[in-house]
Amino acid sequence: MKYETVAIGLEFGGVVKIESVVLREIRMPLLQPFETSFGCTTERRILLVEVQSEGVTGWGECTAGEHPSFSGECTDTAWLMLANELIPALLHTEIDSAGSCPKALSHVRGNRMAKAALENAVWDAESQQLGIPLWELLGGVRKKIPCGVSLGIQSSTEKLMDVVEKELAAGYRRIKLKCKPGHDVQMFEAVRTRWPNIVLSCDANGSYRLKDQELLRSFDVFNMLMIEQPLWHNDFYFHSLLQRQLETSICLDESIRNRRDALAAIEMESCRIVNIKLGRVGGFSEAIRVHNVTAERGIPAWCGGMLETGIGRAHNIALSSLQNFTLPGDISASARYWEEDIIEPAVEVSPNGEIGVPQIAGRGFDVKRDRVEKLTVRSERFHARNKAHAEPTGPIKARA
Ligand code: OSB
Ligand code: MG
Repeated sequence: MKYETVAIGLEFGGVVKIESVVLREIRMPLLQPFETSFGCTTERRILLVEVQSEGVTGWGECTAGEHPSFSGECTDTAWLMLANELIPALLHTEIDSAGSCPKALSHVRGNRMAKAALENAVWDAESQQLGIPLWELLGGVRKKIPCGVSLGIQSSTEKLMDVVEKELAAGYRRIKLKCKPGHDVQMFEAVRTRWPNIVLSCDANGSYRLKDQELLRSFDVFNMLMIEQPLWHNDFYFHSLLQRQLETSICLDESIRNRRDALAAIEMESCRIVNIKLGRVGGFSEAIRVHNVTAERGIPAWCGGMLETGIGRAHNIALSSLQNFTLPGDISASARYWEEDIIEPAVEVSPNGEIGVPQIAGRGFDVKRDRVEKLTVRSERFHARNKAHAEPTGPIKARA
C-alpha cells in the first residue's frame, strides 16, 4: 500500500546563535498528590533550561520524573546529561535552526527527556527571533485544543466520583482513569453507571501482563475510547497479540520513543491510537515526525502530559496545534496542579473544555522570572566563548 507523505514542520531556516545556557532545578509541590501504578508524586523536582540567543531567552522544561519509573530517566540523570554532555555539545556546534538539535546531540544515546528540554528551549528562542508563534514554526493549524484530564488513583471510589464530577463540570471532554490490577473494574463500573455517555479512557502504565487478557477483555463493556499502555513499557509484540483480543483500542505511551517505534506499532497493529509526549520522544523535531507518521497512516494522536509547569504546558499546547492531534490531550489548567504557575497568564480551559492557542510570537506565555528564581534550588550557567570551546562556568546560585 502507498501512503502519502506528510511533511509538516520539516522545513527549517535561519541561524540560531546561542551565547549561553542556564540549567536550573526548581521544586514545586503539587496541589494534590498524583498516584499511578508506579508510585505517588507529591512534589515535583523540575529542570528548566534557558537558552540565551541574540537578545531572546528560550525556555525548555525537562519532563523526567523524580524517580526513574515512567522511563529510565529522572531529574538527577537529566541534570548530569545536560550539564556534562548535551549543553556543552550544543554550545560547541553551529546550528542553523532548532531542527538541527537532534543531530548536534546525536552522540548521546537515550536520555530523550534531557535532550527535549534543551531542544525545545531552542525552538522557543527561534520562534521569538522569527517573530512568529511557536505553533506556527512547528507547522500547527489548530486554533483551539480539546482537553481531557488524567486522574490519579484515588483513596476511595467516593473521592473519585467527586473528582470526576468536578472535572466534568469544568468542561473537560475526556476523563482518563489511572488503573492497575486490583484498581480497575469496580472503579470503571462506578464511573460508567453514573456517567453512561462521557468519553472515558484508562491508563495502566504497563502494569498488566498477558495472563490478564481475560480481565482486560472484560473492560470492553465500559465502552472506553482507549486503554493506554496496558502491558510492558517497552513492548510492541505482546500488545499486538492483546489488541487482537480487545474491542477497545489500545493507545501506546511508554513504548513509543520515536517515529520508527510509532511505525512499527502501527504496522504490527499493537495500537490504534498514539499518545505523543515531547519529553518521551526527545523534543519537538521527533514529536513532529511521530505526528506525521500517525497522520500518514490515519492513526489518531493526542498530546500526553507529565505534570508540567506552564513552560512545558505552553509547549504541549503549541505541539497540539498540529493537524493530527484530533483527540483531547492531557493538557489541562495550571490551577489543577499549582497554587501559582511560573508563567502568565496561567493556562486556562474554557467551559467547553478547550484551550485557545496564543496568537502572539513565541510560546505565548511570559515566564515569571522572580517566581522561578524563588523556586530554584540549584543552577549553573554555561557560556559559548566562541564556538571553539564551551565550558561550565560554575554555579550562579546554589542552596539546599
Ligand atoms: O502515563 O500519561 C502518563 C503523569 C506522569 C507520568 C505519566 C503519565 C502522567 C499522566 C499525567 O497521566 C498527565 C498530566 O496531567 O500531566
Ligand atoms: Mg500514559
